[in-house]
Formats: sequence, structure tokens, C-alpha cells
Amino acid sequence: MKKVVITGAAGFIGVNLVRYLLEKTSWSITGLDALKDSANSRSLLGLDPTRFNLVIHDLCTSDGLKDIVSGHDVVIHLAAETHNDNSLRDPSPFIHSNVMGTYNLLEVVRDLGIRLHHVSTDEVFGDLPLQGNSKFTELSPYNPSSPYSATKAASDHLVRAWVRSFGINATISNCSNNYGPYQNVEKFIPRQITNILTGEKPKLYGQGLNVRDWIHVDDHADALMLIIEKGVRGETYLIGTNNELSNKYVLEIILDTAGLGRSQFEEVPDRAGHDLRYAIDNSKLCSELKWQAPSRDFKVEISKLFNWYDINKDWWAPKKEIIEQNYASEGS
Ligand code: TDX
Repeated sequence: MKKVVITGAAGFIGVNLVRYLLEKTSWSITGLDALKDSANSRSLLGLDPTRFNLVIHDLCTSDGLKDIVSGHDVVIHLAAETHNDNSLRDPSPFIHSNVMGTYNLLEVVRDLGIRLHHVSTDEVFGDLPLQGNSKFTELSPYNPSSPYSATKAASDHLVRAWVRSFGINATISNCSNNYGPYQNVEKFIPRQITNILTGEKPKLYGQGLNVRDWIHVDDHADALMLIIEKGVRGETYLIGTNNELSNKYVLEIILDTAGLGRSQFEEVPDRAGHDLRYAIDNSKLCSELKWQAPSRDFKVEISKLFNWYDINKDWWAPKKEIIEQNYASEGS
């Protein structure tokens, strides 16, 4: 049985990972979270208290961090500011959380000799041309576009440097766009679903031609569990399920699910520096660690997700108004 720390445990991927690991393993988990805007401790209610506890701590503060992490076997590092649009409004929290937070954690795992898995994003590689079949691989050069992706790239570089210079036992994964329950309504899919549920029109940046490679958050959790168990020290693994879709197409599925016409959305000004296309080549994970991407019907999953946001209004409604005010002030 492993004793695991998950940083960012109250965020979207953290919550789903905690739930997944409690179901699929006998591991005990310490969730660590600063409980900032994107995190919602209510997402973690009702979990088995003999196997899960939540510690409120901001990784930007190194004081006390060693005591929290000590006695565990593995740290899975998810804590980060993650929304591109927020990073364009104010990069500062991204520098603090994603760079300084990772640095503080690295110093603690180095000191304690504890294994680390660093969870990152495909955005560190920049973007791919809209046309063609090229994909990101573990060897793609880093070329981040936004303050968010630049800070995630910086955190990846720190982990690599701590492996090489200080010999820490760490792995890295870079995953494509996640979807699933408990995702903050500022992100694309939940924003459009909750706009419909509140009588607003969905908002598409530009013409919606940009392409994202969507993975269900449980499939991401499944790949992370495998990397924790079998990943090789110092290695990077890309995680994705070959599900490239244009934003326009995803929005059409959401509109179909809601029983609305496909023209029932608003085109809003495009995001500055908007990455064109992301696509993941997952062959290293599949061949070296024998990961098998579960097959899913995206339309069925969107329909389930629509129901989840419909049923769980209490979870997202308190945040919706302020998020939409921020978007509206920018005309988006
Ligand atoms: O209202 C919107 N309309 C719209 O067209 C929003 C919020 C987004 N979009 C577009 C922008 C992107 O092309 O949808 C696409 C997805 O947008 P986001 O959900 O903001 O995700 P993205 O910018 O692609 O970044 C995501 O993938 C990598 C996650 O948010 C990151 O945390 C992850 O690291």
C-alpha cells in the first residue's frame, strides 16, 4: 500500500484523481491544496476519512511543507494555476504558484528522498499547424505561447534539472485537454454547458477552428496511476487518447445534447496568441508502459457531463456570475 500526497487535490484533475485512486487502489492519500479560486473543497466531501485527508497549504509557502510531505512514498504534483485566459489578465499568480510552488516542492522531495510525479500539459510544446497529422512527442521542443504555458514549461524544466543535478526520483507527464465533472466553469466545455443552463448563449472564440485533443479525466487518472507504478526515473510520458476535435464541433455536440439549434451561439473576439491545434502521440506510454487508452463515445460523455452540471448547480452557480463578468468586460 502506498502513502501518496496529491498537491492541488481540490482542483478539477486532483478531485477526479483522488476519487479514482480511492476506488482502484488501496493507497492512502493526503490531499494538499491552498483552496484558491479554482479549488472547491466541497468536491472532496464524503470521501473515506480513513484513507483520505485534506491539508490546506499553499506551496508558495515552504514553511511546514516538509512536515506535511514526510512519511509518504510518492508526491503527485498537480497544484497550479491553469487557465490561459486568467494568465492573460494577470500572469503574476502563475509565476508564483507554478514556478515558486514547484521549486518549494522540489526542495522538499530532494531533502526527504521521496519520489515525485509532476503533472504537466501539452501546451508547453506550443501549437501545431491546423492542417496535417503532426503530433507532439516526448522529443518535441518546448515553445510555450501564453504566460500559463510558459510557467508550466518552467516547472517542467525545474523538475528535469533537479533529476539531473540533484538525483531526485521524478517523472513528468504532459497531457492533452481534460473534460469531466468538477471542471471550473471558466473552461471551454463547462462554460458552454453552464451558459446554456443559465439561459446565456455559448461563446466561441473566433470561428472555432482551433483543435484540441480531448481526454476524459478518468483516463488521465488511469495513465497517471500506471506511471506512478511503472514509470522510469527521469522519463517524460505524453498522455492522450487520439480525440482531436475542433471547438466548433465540440460546441455543436453540446448544442445537440441540449436540444438547441446549431446556430444558437455567439462568436466572440479570439484569444490573444490562441494556440491553433494540440495533438498527442501516446505511443511511448502505450509501448513502454503498456497503457491501453479506454474507448469512449465522446457524445455520450458530453451528454453525461451536461446532466452532471444540470444536477450540480450548487457546485458551480456561486462562481458563474463573476467569471462571466470578467469575460464580458473583455467582450468575450
Ligand atoms: O469560452 C470559450 N470559448 C472558446 O472558444 C473558452 C473558455 C475557450 N474557447 C476555446 C479556446 C481553446 O481553443 O476553447 C478551447 C479550449 O479552451 P480552454 O478550456 O480554456 O483550454 P485550453 O486553453 O486549450 O487549455 C487547456 O488545455 C491544456 C487547459 O485549460 C489547460 O489547463 C491545459 O493545461
